[in-house]
Amino acid sequence: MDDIKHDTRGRRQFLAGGAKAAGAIAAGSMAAMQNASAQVNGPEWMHQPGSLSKGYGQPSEFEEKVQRAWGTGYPTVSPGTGASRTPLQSINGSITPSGLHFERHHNGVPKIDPDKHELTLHGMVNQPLVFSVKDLLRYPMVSRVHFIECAGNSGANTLPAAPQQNVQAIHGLFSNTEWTGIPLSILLEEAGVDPQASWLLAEGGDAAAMSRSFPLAKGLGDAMLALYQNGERIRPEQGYPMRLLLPGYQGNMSVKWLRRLKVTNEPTHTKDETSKYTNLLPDGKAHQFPFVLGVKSIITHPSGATKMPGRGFYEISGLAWSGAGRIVKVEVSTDGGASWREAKLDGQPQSKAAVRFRFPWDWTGSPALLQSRATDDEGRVQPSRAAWTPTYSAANRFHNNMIQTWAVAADGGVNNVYA
Ligand SMILES: Nc1nc2c(c(=O)[nH]1)N[C@H]1C(S)=C(S)[C@@H](COP(=O)(O)O)O[C@H]1N2
Ligand SMILES: [Mo]
Repeated sequence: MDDIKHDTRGRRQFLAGGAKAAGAIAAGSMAAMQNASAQVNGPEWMHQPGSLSKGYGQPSEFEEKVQRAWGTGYPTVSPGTGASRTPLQSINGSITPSGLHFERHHNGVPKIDPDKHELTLHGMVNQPLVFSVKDLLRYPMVSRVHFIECAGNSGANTLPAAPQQNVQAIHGLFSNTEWTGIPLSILLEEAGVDPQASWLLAEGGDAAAMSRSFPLAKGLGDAMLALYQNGERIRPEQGYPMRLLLPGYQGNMSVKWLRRLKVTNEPTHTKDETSKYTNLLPDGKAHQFPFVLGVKSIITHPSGATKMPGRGFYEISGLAWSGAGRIVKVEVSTDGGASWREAKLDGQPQSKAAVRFRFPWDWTGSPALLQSRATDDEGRVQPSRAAWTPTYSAANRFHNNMIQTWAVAADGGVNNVYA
């Protein structure tokens, strides 16, 4: 209590002194003087105590417009089916807040009671195992930052004409968070995998029973049974009480609400991996199991469907990632790829995780074409539109990692263009 009294007295003395000084400087203008004394006395919220703490915090009410957005193109044939996208234009840094992580549900978000949920590990194992959530919470865990990207992310930019949309609508099926969970290898070792086994099947506990096959090597590698996200238990939309996390693989394979893992010696060819998530090739054949996502970057600031207020300084910034490893370089072009300069990477890039890049830019007011190009530690370089397009059928919408262009017009308007 004493400390608080002292502080208050000190503050009053400071304010009185400050008011005198500011008054002297502003002398001669009544309005300026009133303004100055309002400045010194502080805004209204300094004249009453603030609100009490809340059990669980929310963003400022002035940030209410920062929301996930439902994309178009999802007929509501089955309720809860669709995707909502991360507002990449409104956030900064590299971590996506949990409440803004994009969502893709094939049949809605199940409400799972963790006391009733079980994970079964069976198939080609010495000892089939059934784990309760309570059992799993006692295992040793690891925390790592990883992105999840839907195979359909940026699919709009494979359409014949460039959609006039913002970065959220075009690229928002992408988020990057910290995951904490059990290395899958620990559970597989406990069950004892048959030496003849080579694949795994993962099944979700949603009404879609979404299921995918993945190589056993991935399961024994960096695969994780994730229980926490950004420090708290995984949210229902992201797979509560647990999800499979296959870092760097197409998002679909990170099966949410995981209820079953089966060890096999071949892929199961589930409906989810035969009807979708393949790449259609120019000759009409489909490339199945294109697991590892390409090296990619997108500029989020400035970005599509916004207006730059005028010439002068801008920080061009965005996110870069690779499904194969670590980002080592991001280059930025302001002239549509004629010349490139290296951007600064925020912090130490991690494997299969997004890194924020930043590039200072003085906009002269002339039209400009903004592009970014990422390189990973496997030597993969993000392809141009001209290089990417002939690799696939014109009807293919998946796995678009090509360099993307924002056109800045003389009036400051920013739009998605093909270049
Ligand atoms: N059980 C289950 N797992 C699922 C899905 C689903 O609908 N059901 N959607 C998949 C798809 S297509 C993607 S892109 C990612 C999205 O993860 P997120 O919703 O946490 O962003 O989850 C995958 N895992
Ligand atoms: Mo997806």
